[in-house]
Amino acid sequence: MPAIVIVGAQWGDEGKGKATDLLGGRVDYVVKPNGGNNAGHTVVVGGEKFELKLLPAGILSPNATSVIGNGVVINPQALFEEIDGLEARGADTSHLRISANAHLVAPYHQTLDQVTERFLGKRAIGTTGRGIGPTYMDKVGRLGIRVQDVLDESILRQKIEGALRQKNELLVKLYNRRAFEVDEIAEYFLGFAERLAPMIVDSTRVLNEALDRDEVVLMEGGQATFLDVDHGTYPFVTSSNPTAGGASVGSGVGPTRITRVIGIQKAYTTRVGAGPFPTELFDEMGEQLRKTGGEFGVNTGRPRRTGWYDAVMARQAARINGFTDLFITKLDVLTGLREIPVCVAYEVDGQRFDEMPMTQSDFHHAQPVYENFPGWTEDITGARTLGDLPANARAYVEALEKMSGCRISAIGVGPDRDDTIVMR
Ligand code: 2SA
Ligand code: GDP
Ligand code: MG
Repeated sequence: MPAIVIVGAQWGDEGKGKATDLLGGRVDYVVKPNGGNNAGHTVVVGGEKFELKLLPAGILSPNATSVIGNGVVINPQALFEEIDGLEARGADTSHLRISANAHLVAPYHQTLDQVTERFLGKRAIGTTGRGIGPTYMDKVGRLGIRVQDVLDESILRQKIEGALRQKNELLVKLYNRRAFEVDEIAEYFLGFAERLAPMIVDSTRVLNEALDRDEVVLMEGGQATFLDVDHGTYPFVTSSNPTAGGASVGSGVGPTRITRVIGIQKAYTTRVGAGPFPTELFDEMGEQLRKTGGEFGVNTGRPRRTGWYDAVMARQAARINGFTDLFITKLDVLTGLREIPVCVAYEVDGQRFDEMPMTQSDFHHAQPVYENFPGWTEDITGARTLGDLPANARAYVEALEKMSGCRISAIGVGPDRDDTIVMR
């Protein structure tokens, strides 16, 4: 049986949480392969809203086991706050498992994230300030603290000592902040050891054995394709690989076991944080999309930047991830517009680009070339089949399918789990 990957096809907040939750009933394991508590996934069940940050959205599917994979960076305080918050609302989180190899976010990582952003000034990335970048830097720099380290106090202390030698130098000399003590960090992490211990597993083995038993494993990427540190709009990206290949690395499920890669894409585009955004709207229309779509960060509450659907980016995302399917979300947000522009190409200094320009400078200067589609006024939130959509809404979705080069298998027509047209 298959491993399925869910990937954000734009700059995040496409509705991956809802998509995971929708598929969650049919899967045995839901895995988060990358990111940390910078993510924010909203799931609405029967009108009740759940906002998940570090936990996989699949945590709300009672029959699936949730796994935080090796590719994730975990802030243990945020983890237990989220678990306790969900338990208080009646959710069962006892099926959560955590990879022994996932990395831990330390308080100094958060401080470093925030001071680095300040230091960058006008060149700031607009991070979530959760310490994600500095934790991944330590992972790659081999100075990281892993979940399994809380099980061995002497190793934990050695690692913290090694890390702090470098961090304190930076914090004190470059950023004029206080130094952290080995004891304070060790005590902080050891304070979570007892609660963490029973959840820690060799997640790679757990997931591969599940696949051997013909069970279904769903991997739920955090962030999105254009926030990928390799394939995104670098340097305005997150520090992990939210693309489909990253799901394989971040879970230990080999690429040949992945049979379905589902791209989640809004019927328009949003972005949080800094960086280029060719179809961005700065007028009333942008404000309307933000308001109607409720486009505010789940984690930080920041207003999201809004713009039209970008078919050039859609094709690039389909290519990088090898999408087998697309879920188009928030089609209902476009209801009532007379015309809906879609970016079909870019123009840079008089030159037309039908595909993503190779360089960052060209992308920063890309002017969208639009094709306009007629809108619809009928309320579509009750639509459950393609035939229930007004002709213009159907034509719009069909045009997106053609332009992105990828079959559409579901369409979101409202925030609730049930507000969805599922085609396959
Ligand atoms: P970071 O904190 O190092 O990962 O920030 C680097 C960039 O990645 C962007 N990023 C995100 N973009 C959209 N949604 C994200 N999650 C939250 C949400 C965001 C929020 O679901 O609403 O609440 O603000 C997310 N996480 C990281 C970030 O904006 C930077 O551009
Ligand atoms: P994620 O990060 O990709 O999981 O997405 P977020 O949860 O951060 O943001 C998506 C927002 O859109 C959430 O508020 C969802 O409840 C909402 N949403 C998802 N699908 C739909 C849809 O089809 N229509 C509408 N109106 N809202 C949706
Ligand atoms: Mg989100």
